[in-house]
This record gives sequence, structure tokens and C-alpha cells, in this order.
Amino acid sequence: MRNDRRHFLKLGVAGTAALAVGCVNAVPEEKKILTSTVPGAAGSGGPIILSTWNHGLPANAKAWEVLTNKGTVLDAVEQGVMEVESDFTNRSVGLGGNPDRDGHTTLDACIQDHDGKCGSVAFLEHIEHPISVARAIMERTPHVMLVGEGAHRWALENGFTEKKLDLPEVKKAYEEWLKTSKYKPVVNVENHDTIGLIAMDANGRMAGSCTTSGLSYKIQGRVGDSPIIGAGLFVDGDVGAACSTGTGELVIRIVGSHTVVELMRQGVEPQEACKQAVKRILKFLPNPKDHQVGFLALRKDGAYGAWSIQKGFNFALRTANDERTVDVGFDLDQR
Ligand code: SD4
Repeated sequence: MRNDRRHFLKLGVAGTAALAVGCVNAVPEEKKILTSTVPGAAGSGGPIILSTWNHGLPANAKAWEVLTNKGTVLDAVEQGVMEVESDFTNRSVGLGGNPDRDGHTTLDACIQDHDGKCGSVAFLEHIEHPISVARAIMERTPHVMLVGEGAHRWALENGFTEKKLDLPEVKKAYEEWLKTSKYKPVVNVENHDTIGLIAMDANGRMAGSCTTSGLSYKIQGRVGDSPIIGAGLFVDGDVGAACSTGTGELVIRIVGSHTVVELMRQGVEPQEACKQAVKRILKFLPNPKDHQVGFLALRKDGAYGAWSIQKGFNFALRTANDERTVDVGFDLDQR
């Protein structure tokens, strides 16, 4: 897998320049990303897969494999993020995630299809693939969201099995944290690595998924934006899809992903839609340097964009001709 970011960026500038349908915003070169369409994708704009952060590369690779082996786009978004849920070195997704302040790793996830059908699970423990539980809730119950003990019981009754991990590194870091018990999210480091993945197949069908262990050392029972449809993820096949990462409390306040999709519905370009959503957050945020939020958007014609509060957010892109990460533009300069 190619994952050298500088290499990708070089490719990115050359590649996307040729494809650009318009470069929005007069920002310095290093803060700029292009809104582009996908080569050879006239009409539907797909297949295309976008996902948050570097761990989006293996997730996209899996999702691509599913799509190119006749899987549905829903299968692709589920199986893509399952790769990351099963990476137990990841401290903010899946069972390898850092615990809450009481020592429990609790998981949140959601999934949504082209037609807006959705499923969600939150505050779930000891299940390796919360994204699959979310999908099963969508497909096998009359509900959208199950949480905590009820969700756990339902999952076990419906074919999921328990997995209990005891990872020494996680335990050690938790014990270290207990010495001060100070809750302070570290921007872009250990607690902003949720994976959100949005995709479109060759027929223009879209879907999205989002999965996280949430903020490290959170209060027990805390749930962020990631399993909240409209906040951490929103898909409307008539318009496009969006997902978010970062401080969930801020995203929930503006129903972030829904906001991005609605802005695209009104004709705003994907990157600009993400930027306007970030702007809404910045308006009420007294201490923006302490927070990161990033939005990622895909329009139904294959145009895409992203924006974040500050430097450090990137996303992974996969199309027939392109596999790379893209550094995202931002509002606050932290250099
Ligand atoms: C949350 N948005 O729970 C998530 C945080 C995140 O890795 O991005 N975590 O608020």
C-alpha cells in the first residue's frame, strides 16, 4: 500500500489540477485542497471512496475490493471500516480503543444507505464490530438506534459474539492517566481518529459508515457525534454524503454532517459546504485551539471536499485511478 504522505500530496496536486472543476477559496497553497471530479466517471461519478485519516487507506482498500467484487456499496462501507475496528493498535476505533474514565472501552457506530435507511449503536462493549451491529439493527429491527446493555443483549441474541481484550499498552496508559485523572483531549493525537467512510458505486448508489471508541477517558455513558445520524454521518442519495471527526459535542450542536449535505443540496460546493459547517462551530467556540473537527463530503456527481478547524486532518481517497491521502484545509493556523 502506498502511504507516504508527501508522495501522495505531490501526486495529488498534479492529479487533481488536471481534474479540477474549480478551486475554491483564495487560501495559501498549503491550506488549499481542490474540489475535483473523478476521472472516467462521467455520469455517476463513481466508484469513489473517501474516509477520514490515514487509517482510511486500508479501509478504502477493503471497500474497493468489495465494490469491485460485485458487493453492494452498503457492504463496502461496512467492511471497509471493519478493517479498522479489527486493528487493535488503534486507540480510538474498536476494542483497542482507550477506555472511559472508569476503565471501560465503549463503542459507537452508525451506517446509512442511499435511501436514508440507517442503523446505529452506542455505548456498546465487548463486540468487535459495532458497525455490523448498527447494520443489523437497521436491517432486522423496526428501530434506528440501540444503546448500552440493551444493544449488547440484542447483539448476542442476534449472532454476535463477545470478545474481551486485555491490552497491556491500553491498561498502562489508563493507569498513567489515573494518576492525574485530568480530562483534556489532545488535538489530532489520541482522540480524533474516528473513521467515517462515504462511498459511491459505479451506478451512483451511495452509503456511509462511522465507527469510534469516542474520546479517551470520557465520563462513563458519554456518546459523541459518531453514532448520531445527521451529526457524525449523513447520506441522502439525491444529494450526497458527509461525515465528521473530532470533538463530537461540537458537531452535534450544529448537526454537522446533515448541515454539510443540506448546503450541498442548495448548490454549495462540497469543500465550501464543509467550510461553512466549520465556521458555524467556530462562531460559538471560545477556545478553538483546543479542538479539532473535520468534515468530509461527497456529492452525487463524484465531486468531493473537506475542511477542518485546524491543521492535521487528512482523508484517504480511492478511485479507479487514485489511491492516496489528502491534507485538508483549515481555519486556524497552528504552526
Ligand atoms: C466523538 N467524534 O466521539 C468522536 C471523536 C473522535 O476518535 O473523532 N474520536 O466525539
